[in-house]
Amino acid sequence: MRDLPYDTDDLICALATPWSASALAVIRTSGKGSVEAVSRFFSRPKALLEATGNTVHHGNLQTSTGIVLDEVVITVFRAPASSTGQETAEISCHGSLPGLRRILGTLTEGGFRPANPGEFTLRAFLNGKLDLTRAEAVQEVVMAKTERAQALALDRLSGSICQRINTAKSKILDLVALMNIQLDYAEDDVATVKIPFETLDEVERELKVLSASYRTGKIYQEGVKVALAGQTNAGKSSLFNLFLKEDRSIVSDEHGTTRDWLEAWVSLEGVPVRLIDTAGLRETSNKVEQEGIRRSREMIDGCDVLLYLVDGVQGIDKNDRDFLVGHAEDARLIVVHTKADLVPIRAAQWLWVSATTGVGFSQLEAALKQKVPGMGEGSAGTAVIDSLRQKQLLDRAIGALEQVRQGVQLSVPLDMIALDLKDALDALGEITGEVTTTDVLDRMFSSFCVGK
Ligand SMILES: Nc1nc2c(ncn2[C@@H]2O[C@H](COP(=O)(O)OP(=O)(O)O)[C@@H](O)[C@H]2O)c(=O)[nH]1
Ligand SMILES: [Mg+2]
Repeated sequence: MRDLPYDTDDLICALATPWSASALAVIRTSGKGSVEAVSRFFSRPKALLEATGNTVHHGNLQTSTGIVLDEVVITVFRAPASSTGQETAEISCHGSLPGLRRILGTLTEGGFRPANPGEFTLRAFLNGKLDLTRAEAVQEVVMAKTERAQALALDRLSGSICQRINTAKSKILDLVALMNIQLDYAEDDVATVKIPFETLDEVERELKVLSASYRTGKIYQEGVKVALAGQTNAGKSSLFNLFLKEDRSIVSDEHGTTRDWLEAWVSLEGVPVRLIDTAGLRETSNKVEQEGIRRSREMIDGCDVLLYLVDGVQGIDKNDRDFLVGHAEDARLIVVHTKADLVPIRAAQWLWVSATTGVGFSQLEAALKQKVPGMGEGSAGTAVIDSLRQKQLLDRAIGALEQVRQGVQLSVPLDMIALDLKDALDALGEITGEVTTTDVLDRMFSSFCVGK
């Protein structure tokens, strides 16, 4: 157990499933004596008290005065073989909101306190069940927006990042050992440091690959914001619906139908894309539409990729030209000519798409992918980091190793070089949580869901 000021033995409980009516719900508890505390509200207390770990018990949950609250199934885990490392009774009950409130209320009367966000995972970390990269992955798995993002997070949960960090650490430790031997002899001899540069290179290269993977990780985590812009009737809402494969946005030949922006998440080869349909850009005296256009412009300014749609039947007119000239230097811009099905002869320099027939859609997807560096990278099995905290620490370790290299080349005193090696080790230790502070933990776990 780490030496940190957390009360990890008191009894906590929380709903681990969403606060909404559902067939079933799960209430987690954890803490020394939790099984005993739950047994006081169970119709078969003896069964729970005598239960060995990893066993399931059916019965009623009831108040201390014997009023039945729900028919439940309770899974008992005994320390240390549970996810938190502590004794745990997990209650599967019916997902009725009033019922859940009564059960949680009863547990609170029985000595449990509501868990803080991420408190179960914090306990797992403090009890040595998870390192910090895996603790972070717990939340990343829960929040993943696409199947690919979930697979990558699952990979981290299984310890892929932690393993790599530990491999790098052991190589640096070898270097430290070598340095120490040389330090011991340094007084008798003139200090010329011999450090195997190959090992240094190897470790640096591995850490750099991990650090660079953050770009991909961030895309999977946050998604890419893609805005559809263009004049009224250019076909934005139709293309929006084609991306979604459903009729979400109202399509009409009446100008100015979409007066506000709409958004939806779609998956583009596993990358979460936040797609935004905007109000058509035009001069209008309608106050509501003006406000919609103002908001749409904000979305256009803040997006990662800007799809500007030109009505393919009409071609580029003066308004389109003004917009395109204004965005001539905008690297986010992709110009799309729409309604390809209505245009038999199509100028080859443009990207043509038909929302009606789907013609050109795969070319549009390819163009989108090109605009987003890191998109399409990262398959299950490649370690991809998703945490800015981890990236910053990796960069600190890389910087320290760089110092080591320069130090050796400039014949800096051995103990200075040893300090840089130690700094690299400390940075890597912080990634996995071997070295940590309450500050870091509080910040990390406060962003978790309650019940995790
Ligand atoms: N034939 C054809 N008509 C389209 C296509 N895309 C949009 N339209 C029509 O163009 C009109 C305007 O489309 P809409 O998506 O509402 O445009 P928005 O104002 O830019 O959102 C509607 O009548 C659509 O049916 C297309 O690819 N082919
Ligand atoms: Mg529209």
